[in-house]
Amino acid sequence: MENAQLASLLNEICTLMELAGEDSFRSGAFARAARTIETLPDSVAGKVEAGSLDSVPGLGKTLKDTVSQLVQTGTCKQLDDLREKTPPGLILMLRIPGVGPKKVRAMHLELAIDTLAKLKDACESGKVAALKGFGDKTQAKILEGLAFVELSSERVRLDQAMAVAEPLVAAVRAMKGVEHAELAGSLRRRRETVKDIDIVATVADTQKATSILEAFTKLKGVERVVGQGDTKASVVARLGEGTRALRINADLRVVSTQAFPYALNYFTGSKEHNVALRQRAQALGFKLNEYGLEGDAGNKRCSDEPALYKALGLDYVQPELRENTGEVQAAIDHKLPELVNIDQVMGVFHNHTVASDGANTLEEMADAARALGYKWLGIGDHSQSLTIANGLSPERVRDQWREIDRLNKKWHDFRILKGSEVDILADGSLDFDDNLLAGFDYVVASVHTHFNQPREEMTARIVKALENPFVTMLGHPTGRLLLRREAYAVDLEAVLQAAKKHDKWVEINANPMRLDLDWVHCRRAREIGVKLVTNPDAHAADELANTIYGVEVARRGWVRPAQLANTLDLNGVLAELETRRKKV
Ligand code: DGT
Ligand code: CA
Ligand code: ZN
Repeated sequence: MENAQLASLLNEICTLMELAGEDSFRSGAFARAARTIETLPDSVAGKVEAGSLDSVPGLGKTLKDTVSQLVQTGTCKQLDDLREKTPPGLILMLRIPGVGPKKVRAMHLELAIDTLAKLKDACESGKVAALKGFGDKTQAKILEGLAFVELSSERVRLDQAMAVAEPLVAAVRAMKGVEHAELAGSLRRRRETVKDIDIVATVADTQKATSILEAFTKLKGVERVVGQGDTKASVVARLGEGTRALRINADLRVVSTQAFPYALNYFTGSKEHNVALRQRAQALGFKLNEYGLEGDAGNKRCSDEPALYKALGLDYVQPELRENTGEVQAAIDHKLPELVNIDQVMGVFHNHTVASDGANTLEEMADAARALGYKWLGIGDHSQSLTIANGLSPERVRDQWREIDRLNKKWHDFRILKGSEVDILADGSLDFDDNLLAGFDYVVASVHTHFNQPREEMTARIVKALENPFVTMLGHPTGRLLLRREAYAVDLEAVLQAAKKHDKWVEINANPMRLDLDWVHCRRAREIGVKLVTNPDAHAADELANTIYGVEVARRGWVRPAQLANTLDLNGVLAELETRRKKV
């Protein structure tokens, strides 16, 4: 069982306990454990097997038993009992903005509401408003939120949310009276999926807030207003049309210019990072919240976020690092890494052309790469056995090499590199023989078939491929598709160790549907000393720009420029590949 899956089961236990009205301190322990496990690079399932669960911090005896049971059987007695007694409708009700376990429980106990349909009826007949602690306003909000829940999925991919959020932020920024407008929340931290869009804006004159919030609710792309107050508006925004349209909640908060750094910091989160920052403030004798930083000697005035961190005696923490995984201590100790950025990317290795399943020719891909400022472009079309993707035969590979040689005469400051995305066959052998492999500048080895192998078999298969001297890097190491397909079962720790041993690079596939390797394991790769590389896996010229998403994953994984092979310039990459070839 993967850590992410285990964490989601623990979160489910927490939610179901809350719905059952159990003590929030007890239920919270499960959510805290989930959070710990989610950010842990080692496989907790592996630890259960090895009897070393004690090395996971913060697990009491009960939780250790629960985790062992979940890993071994996929469930546990407590979870079974809770699922048995909780109507599924209650869980759906939790997705309504502003409705938490307490409210759901009250509606269930008092009005026997256990489906969205019953909830709608009860709201329409005014019964919900009559409940203690609810009222007309809450009832109206629930009705509006219900429509949203019926339309939306739970989380949205980063790229999709960005496509909705960026025009909204730009529009708010352009409004009269607005001084700053920035993305906050998980979107600013560039998590791979997000629940909603958080925007923070400032006005010099807070009297103007109302009109700005009003204008926000009328922006293009806003489909419905969920709520509007003095400082905040919540809307449902839409991307695309018809049945494939995507809907996502978007909140705008308007604060005074003076409160901007505090509000931006607070709403950027993560919640866990905020808690750690507040503790730091307390230890220094300050009180930090979304409005300011107060001390006995009065308020500290910080003009921006870097000043706020400085006032707390911290180096500036980039938003991508704010997950409370050691960044606050590192900021105290001046040990935060210099993070890689997109401008340092000189080229990418794994891209497809019309020769296999891409949409553009070699030349079109090269032109697009040059337009992005790249100094080199690697082509890695599919290998022969992947017939559904029109994999290349050895003969067609040689044709492509001739075409690349011809094109490369055109430029002196840019090169196309000859690569291949070679299939790792079921037994770990490669889809081309060594003779042909020797002719490429580099080789990306990837798994595209037999996803259902047992964990040991898949791990051995990938490790065997990494032992092949011609392999340069491992493509999309787990095969996951975000919100669509789970990773195949594989021991990533063993894969990373093999990559280290054989001096192979591991890909951060930058396709926003994959983002594979994930940020947690990038961090682990960094500890082990494994070099990484990000590739857009572009199947069309305009997909080369997806590289930014891979860079964001690397940043979240604390990756420095020198750890990412893409930062090599043209001479650097040619020299590096030449050195590797000589070692074979
Ligand atoms: P998401 O939306 O699930 O992808 O993740 P976030 O981090 O955007 O979470 P969200 O939208 O619920 O809240 C935005 C930020 O507001 C969050 O990152 C930190 C802050 N925040 C929200 N609730 C709390 C809280 O209870 N305590 C603290 N300290 N901060 C909070
Ligand atoms: Ca959010
Ligand atoms: Zn692939």
